Amino acid sequence: MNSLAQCETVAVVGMGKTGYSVIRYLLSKGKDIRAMDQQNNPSGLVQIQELLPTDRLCLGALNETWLCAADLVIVSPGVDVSLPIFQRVRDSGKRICGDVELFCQVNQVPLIAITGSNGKTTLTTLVASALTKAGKKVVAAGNIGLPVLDTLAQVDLDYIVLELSSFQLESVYSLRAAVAVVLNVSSDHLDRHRTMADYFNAKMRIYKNATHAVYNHELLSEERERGRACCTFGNSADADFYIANSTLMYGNKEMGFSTDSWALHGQHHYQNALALIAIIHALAVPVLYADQVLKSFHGIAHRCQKIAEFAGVAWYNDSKATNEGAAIAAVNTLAERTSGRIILLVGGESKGASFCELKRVVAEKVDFVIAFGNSGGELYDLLASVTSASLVDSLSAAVSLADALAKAGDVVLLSPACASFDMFNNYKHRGEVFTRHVQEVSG
Ligand code: UMA
Ligand code: ADP
Repeated sequence: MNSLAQCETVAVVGMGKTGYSVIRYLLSKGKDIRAMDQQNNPSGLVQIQELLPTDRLCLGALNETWLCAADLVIVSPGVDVSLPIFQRVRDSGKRICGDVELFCQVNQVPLIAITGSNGKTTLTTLVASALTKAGKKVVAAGNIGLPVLDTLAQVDLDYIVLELSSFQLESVYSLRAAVAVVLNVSSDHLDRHRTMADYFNAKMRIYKNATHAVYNHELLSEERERGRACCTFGNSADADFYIANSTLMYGNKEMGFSTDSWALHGQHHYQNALALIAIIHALAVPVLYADQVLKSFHGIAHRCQKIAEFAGVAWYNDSKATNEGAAIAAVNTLAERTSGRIILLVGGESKGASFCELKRVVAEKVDFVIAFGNSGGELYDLLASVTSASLVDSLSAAVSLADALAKAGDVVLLSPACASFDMFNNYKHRGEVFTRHVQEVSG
């Protein structure tokens, strides 16, 4: 892809967090900018209005004239570049890319690039913490919330830990990670990617030109043969890093670290821990620092967190489980660690998921499903055939019903397997509303 230096006029699509950071960067490079957003009042509007005159902004629609006249089009991750309007822009010979591409064209700091369907934010946080413990200067950026171009102002960084979504990977061409990992892949964002193959291929772009590839053995064992520095993590001794009898193993050697001393237990927590260790090892940083972090890491809010225990019932908030893979991980992990029943609260915006895998796990491990939200009816119809289930019309009704059903020893789990936008501002809002209702029923 040609560099920004060759472009004079740039069209920016999306005026949220990413758009705002892109506009500031382009202004610092003296570019002639037009910005647009399909919403009338996008989240970055007020800040962007301080940077650009009104006649450079188009609200409520995409401006095809501006798009086709620009030398370069920069899209925010939420923008679907397969839409016909962008095809016409490409046909007119214009280039389209994302903010991560602009960043990669100038960035000099070694990148640790992380993607996956679930656990990206958790792994990004773990890697940044372990490297900080090891005395490195690092920043975590990307999908985790800090737009990548905003890191360019930081000096003396040893590493940038980059959380990348499939959307961001779709629109990057110049990524050259020091270490790259696809943590896992399960069905998500099929409303945007349309097929699993497209979604998977978007994720795999992270490995292009990476110096060191870290592979999930269960997902990508054959990639190991491709002739570059790599290591694998997984569930069995076929992987480089794995756990046997609560001991961390590298090949057939014990590494001297016990999972018993880690704060979180369960299959998906171990997947994140092993990926962390593989990354730290790839960077030739002592694994001791990863072990230290894992000893005190209790997870991040809204990600399978116990929020209350009363009358012998444990309540978990896993509002960030916005796809079936995350909900399955939560059910599996809690089923391993509880002898009581599991009452699962699911529902929201399905994003085109079929929930077949979830159905299989619910049949085996969930005692009662309470469905709510836009896809509540669909989930109820699917899951009532394999376990006891109810359909309710709000999250508060779901909590009241769960409270009435639960007995000492049971677990109530909000792990919706869906996005939150049908009823809430975002997953945090959904998790906070859930927590409030749980506090209410606890008296
Ligand atoms: N917009 C249009 N037309 C479109 C699509 C979007 O005009 O077709 C406009 C929207 O009206 C909105 C603006 O674009 O005003 C928002 O752009 P955006 O959705 O790309 O959001 P940003 O605020 O720029 O935040 C993005 C990421 N959002 C998405 O990928 C949806 C943030 O990830 C990320 O933290 C941020 O850049 C910084 O890199 C959030 C996310 O939900 C957390 N990610 C998805 C996920 O984790 O599942 C991928
Ligand atoms: P992401 O950034 O990919 O959305 P998060 O770390 O925010 O990932 O976690 C999102 C959801 O995925 C939460 O429900 C969390 O409990 C679950 N999760 C975390 N790690 C994993 C994993 N390795 N496999 C499956 N689910 C996971």
